[in-house]
Amino acid sequence: MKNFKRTTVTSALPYANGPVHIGHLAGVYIPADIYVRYLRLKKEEVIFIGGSDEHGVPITISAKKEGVTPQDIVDRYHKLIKESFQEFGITFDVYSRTTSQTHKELASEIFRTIYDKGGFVEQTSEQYYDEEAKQFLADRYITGECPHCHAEGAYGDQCEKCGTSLSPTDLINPKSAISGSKPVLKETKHWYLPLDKHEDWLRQWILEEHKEWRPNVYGQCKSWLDMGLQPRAVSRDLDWGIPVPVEGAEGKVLYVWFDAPIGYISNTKELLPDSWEKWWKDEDTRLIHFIGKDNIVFHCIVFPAMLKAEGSYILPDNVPGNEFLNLEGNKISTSKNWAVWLHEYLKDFPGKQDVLRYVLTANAPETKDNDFTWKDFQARNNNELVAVYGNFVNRSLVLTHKYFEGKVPTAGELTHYDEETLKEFANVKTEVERLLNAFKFRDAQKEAMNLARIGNKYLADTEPWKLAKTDMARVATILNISMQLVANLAIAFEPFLPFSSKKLREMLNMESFDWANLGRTDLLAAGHVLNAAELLFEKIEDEIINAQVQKLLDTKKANEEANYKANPIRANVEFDDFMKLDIRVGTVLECQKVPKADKLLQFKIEDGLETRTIVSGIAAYYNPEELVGKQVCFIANLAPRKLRGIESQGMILSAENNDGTLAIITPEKLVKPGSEVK
Ligand code: B3M
Ligand code: ZN
Repeated sequence: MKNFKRTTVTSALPYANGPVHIGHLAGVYIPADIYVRYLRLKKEEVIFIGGSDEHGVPITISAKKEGVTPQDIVDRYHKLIKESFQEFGITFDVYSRTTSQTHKELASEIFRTIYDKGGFVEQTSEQYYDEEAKQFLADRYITGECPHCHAEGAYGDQCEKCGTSLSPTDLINPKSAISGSKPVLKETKHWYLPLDKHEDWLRQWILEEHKEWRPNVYGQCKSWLDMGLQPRAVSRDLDWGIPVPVEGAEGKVLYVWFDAPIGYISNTKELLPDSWEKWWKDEDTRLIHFIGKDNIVFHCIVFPAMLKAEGSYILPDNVPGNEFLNLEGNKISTSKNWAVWLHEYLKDFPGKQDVLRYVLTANAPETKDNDFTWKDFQARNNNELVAVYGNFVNRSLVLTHKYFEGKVPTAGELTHYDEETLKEFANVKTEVERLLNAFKFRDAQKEAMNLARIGNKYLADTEPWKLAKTDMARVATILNISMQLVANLAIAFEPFLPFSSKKLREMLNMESFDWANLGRTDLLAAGHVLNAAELLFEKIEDEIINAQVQKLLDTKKANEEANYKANPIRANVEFDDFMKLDIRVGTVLECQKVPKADKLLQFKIEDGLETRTIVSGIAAYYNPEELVGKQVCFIANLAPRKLRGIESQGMILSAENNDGTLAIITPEKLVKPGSEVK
């Protein structure tokens, strides 16, 4: 492994289009902050870059909805997001925004350099144009009928009903979401980053030279590379963004994913106008991007290709990308208000930032999606933070105050058991370091918590309060050791639970605070004066948790009602019309995923007469294996249609929950394949 001189740490720039929630914190900001705090404690040279992503179409849509300007929207949320991060102790060295002047200049400059080197290709294509509103339409601004499932209201980039990705010209009866008029196709010129030309070195760099990247990150890159890269447009016809800095580009701005990652660099430049380059252009600097899984391709493929095309920048050494955090079993959703918002948590749980930090790290979605539940939050607080960490610290301090007037006593001769306990502590430093260096924050925190467990066990086994009547020398030794362990905990937990570590450090009256000291058993000299003991954590009662659960239940209920209103019972049909549908029961003989289509499963169904192929959009809810042998209901006389090149001969019936999840309809008793459903 290369020896770097310094580390540049970035964390994804959240869209300033809404507040931030626990999913953001768990996926990106807490792990990044833990890592940076750890490096700082080790006295390494590190910089931590954050900021808001303030361009892009969704922000213009929000502005339009509210009847305000995009600038109003980003001003509001930039402020709110920045404050939330500050409150949670995310210690950015700079938190700026992509509407800053420095950023506009640097993004233009980088575009211009690549342009001058011939690093883009220009291409003219036909795109939808709204003649009433006199503007080109972003994909999201066009709606129409889905060519696959025929649902209304599909977007120009995707049908949310069946999940198929679309391009705007696929839509049947397209409509402009701005004026409602029928858009026309009109020629427009754009600049493309020819990713296909970068494929060879990207393959070598990622697949050969970065095998150590997390399996989810490496795997996603590999599948992109294996599919073959295509040129990507880096400009848009839009009036919100950074103007494309070349002649003849009026009305065009840089694509948000072109300018946003440059924001990392411009924010560094804003902070350090004279020395920013060493953080971005020196081969001795290690660059680490913390992101969520939906950002992997941009950070591992697109941004590196941009930097390479520009020519003077370093590339990331690692990209720790996390999976998603769910909330009480459901996907976090901003539009459905299914989230724990940070600014609300801070109001409901004042002073309890570390509790959330702890729980989110303990459940970090490092290798797979994970679930946040309020019950688990309460249990981890009460059974781990209070009962293990807080309890050990409190007992050690209170006993030292009681028997030694708050001065660390002198240790006498150590027993075999004392030595064993201390030895366990000595190992922890290496172990926590190994895990942190590998970006395994969850396990690292667990290891730190183990220290507290060891401490608790030590007190429970030695019972100094019983010895106080007979053997004060022994009590002195035990409490000296306990206090050394407590001091170690304050250091070990600093990256994870900084507020508690600060509090603990004050109680311990501890000045030097250095990662290098971790594992030492002489952190507090005999005679060192301690401050009064306070509780580090407090129990969270059921009623507090129930109130949070109730809040979510209320949200669910409101969503259900809205859903029901949006989805009323349709007009009556005649019996004869109903009888035109031929619904049958079939047995699933085979079931497999459709390649390159995340949502689709391909079935072979025994229908009583023969076997037929049906393609169904339920891959997100079932593993193919679990459906083989099951009976399903399907429409047998639906005109066949092609989905991803496969002819689907019918449609499998399923019930749709209001959160969009699907459950297949199956007869309550086994019946003969081909049985009619009436
Ligand atoms: N704003 C997407 C997101 O929040 C985007 C990240 C930009 S990082 C340069 O998921
Ligand atoms: Zn569809």
